[in-house]
Amino acid sequence: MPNSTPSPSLRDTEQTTVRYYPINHVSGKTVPQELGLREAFVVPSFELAEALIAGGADSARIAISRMDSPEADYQGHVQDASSTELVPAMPFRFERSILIVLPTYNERQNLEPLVEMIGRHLVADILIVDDNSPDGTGQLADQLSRQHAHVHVLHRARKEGLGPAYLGGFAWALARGYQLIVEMDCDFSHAPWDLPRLIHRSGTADLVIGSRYVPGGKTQNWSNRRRLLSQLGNAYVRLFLGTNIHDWTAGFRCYRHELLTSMNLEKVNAKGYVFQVEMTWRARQLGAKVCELPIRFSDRVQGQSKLGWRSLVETITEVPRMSMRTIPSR
Ligand SMILES: Nc1nc2c(ncn2[C@@H]2O[C@H](COP(=O)(O)OP(=O)(O)OP(=O)(O)O)[C@@H](O)[C@H]2O)c(=O)[nH]1
Ligand SMILES: [Mg+2]
Repeated sequence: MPNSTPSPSLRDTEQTTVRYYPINHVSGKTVPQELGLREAFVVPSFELAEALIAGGADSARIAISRMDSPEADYQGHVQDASSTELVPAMPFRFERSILIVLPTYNERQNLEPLVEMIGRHLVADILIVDDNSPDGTGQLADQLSRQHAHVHVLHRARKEGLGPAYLGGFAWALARGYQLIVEMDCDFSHAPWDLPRLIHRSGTADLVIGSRYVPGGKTQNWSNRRRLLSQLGNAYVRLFLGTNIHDWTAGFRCYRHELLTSMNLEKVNAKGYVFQVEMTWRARQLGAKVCELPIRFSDRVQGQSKLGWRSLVETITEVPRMSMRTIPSR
């Protein structure tokens, strides 16, 4: 049964005092103030959090209280003395069953801390899809899966790219009936504290895309070259496939089960990063409701990028082809 197990308990660490600013409404013109590392907003709803973030507030500094009237002495989030991260005292729990698919290739340094941090923010099962990483990520994944009942592993024989790894993960998820299926990089580029927002928004959208390029979205620590490459890539895709999606290549997403089952996944061709574009394009061709939610994207600190020339060439050639095709509905 998906999500039947509790997520890992909070670590026993010394906690720091956070000063909260209760916010009960956001006027159209409010520009949120800059907050210090020990300061945060507390809001009573996801909707209010979204209004703050769209206006420029940092999603890491917003506590969603899950109560009607947030008080100044709010205690529902905590912050470890040694870290800058605000975390809910109890991870968010949603009614629908959730599987987070983490594709890994040589992510040994990132995997365990990410699994732990996800567990502090959200009750969800995790599937690690490892392509026989030479650095032993697969063995570490097995160890984590023995320690935590909510962690599962799919081993694949060799590295075939992001597309086949995700498709393997989706088939695993659909066979087990998960209602929401999340994609997330295993390198801390996608923030675990943004997960509950993504899940909440999927209540009204078939596909929620964590977007860097809508108001409130941002990229952090990226080199100018890497930022330019991403922006050019998105501009290229928008030219062929439409401007109403701002971040076609984003890899932080939440799909509803029903959308994935209607998508003819066996027909998806993409191997590299154009996989994200093809999935978005297919969803739109099927008339799915696609929504972009602003997120913060940060460059990886540990490990190496797998973005290569082959993947770029695939994007350049496949996108124009997609623009000339339509998908027959089932
Ligand atoms: N299983 C599997 N995972 C992969 C493969 N290629 C990349 N990944 C994983 O997919 C995620 C995204 O890959 P990254 O190398 O971070 O690529 P990126 O985020 O687009 O690029 P950077 O911004 O440079 O980090 C990471 O968790 C990788 O470990 C693959 O062929 N197989
Ligand atoms: Mg990355």
